Amino acid sequence: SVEEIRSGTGNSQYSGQVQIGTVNNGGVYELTDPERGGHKTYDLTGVGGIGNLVTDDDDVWGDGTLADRQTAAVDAAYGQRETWDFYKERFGRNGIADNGVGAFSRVHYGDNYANAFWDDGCFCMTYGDGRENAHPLTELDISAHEMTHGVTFATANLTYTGESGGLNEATSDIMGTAVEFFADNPADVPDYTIGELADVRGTGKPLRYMDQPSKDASAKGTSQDYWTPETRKLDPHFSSGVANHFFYLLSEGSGKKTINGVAYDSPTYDGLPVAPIGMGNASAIWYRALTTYMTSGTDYAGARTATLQAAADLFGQGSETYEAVGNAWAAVNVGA
Ligand code: ASN
Ligand code: ZN
Ligand code: CA
Repeated sequence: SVEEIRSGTGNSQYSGQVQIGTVNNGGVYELTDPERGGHKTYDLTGVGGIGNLVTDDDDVWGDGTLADRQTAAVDAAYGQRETWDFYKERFGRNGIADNGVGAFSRVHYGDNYANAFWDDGCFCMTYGDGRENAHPLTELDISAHEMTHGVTFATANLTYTGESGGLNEATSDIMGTAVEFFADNPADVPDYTIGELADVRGTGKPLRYMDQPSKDASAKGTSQDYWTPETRKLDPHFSSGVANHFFYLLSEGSGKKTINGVAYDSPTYDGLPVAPIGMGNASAIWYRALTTYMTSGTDYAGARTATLQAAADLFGQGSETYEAVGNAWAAVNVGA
């Protein structure tokens, strides 16, 4: 049979009604996105291996609640679509490995599993249903975070320990947030927190805060607002805080702000203000640094050099934007 390229209507849990790529394969609609490398979305429940490709009979998917098993698949497929489009439109990147080939997503993993993960081996991402199987980890900034682990693997390949591990994690939070801002989605209002909709810990709070990473303090540990010699000893989800803070400061500037109705207050190590260059510029600098200058062993000092080189390439050495990059690193105690 000849597959017909479709755009299905999805009722997601976190992002309202969305369009998702589908195909009509001989009268059965499949959650396969032919315009994004053939990315497929599977439901893992009750079966081994990669699970069952999600299918439907009328190309209207999910009902926005957990009562419909398709809903989590809609969020995952939508996250994949927005992340693919973000990398393509912003940076000309053609998929995770920049070869036009899609990955795949697996939803309904495990039991009460409050996490999601990317796996370089299967080139796929996997989502648990969260606490009480009621809070799937499929919100947009999380799916873009997981897909970005694949981009990092395919580019700088930052080693997942020490300072390079923190930079790997931060790259996923930075691009996850950039995708949230890129998506035209009134239901999931973009912000500088990570995982704010899935209530991953059951505290009603986000997992991470980019404006002031130390606000994520929990029994498991805490991120730092500023670099110290101890940063490299932290779990990557905490050593990421220094770079997340750099990115927030570079994008939005220091001090108190309200963005899309959310209040932020970003301090600086040196007490000096940082002037904002906007998230579009900041994410372009980070992407170029990641894909052109960072390597597996890049540490915070190396990330500073890499982003300054990227800023010089994109905006000119000594430009205001270039100077802002140096100031934002100084503001998180990463100096020359
Ligand atoms: N969600 C986590 C992450 O992508 C999973 C993990 O800790 N590996 O970082
Ligand atoms: Zn991660
Ligand atoms: Ca967010």
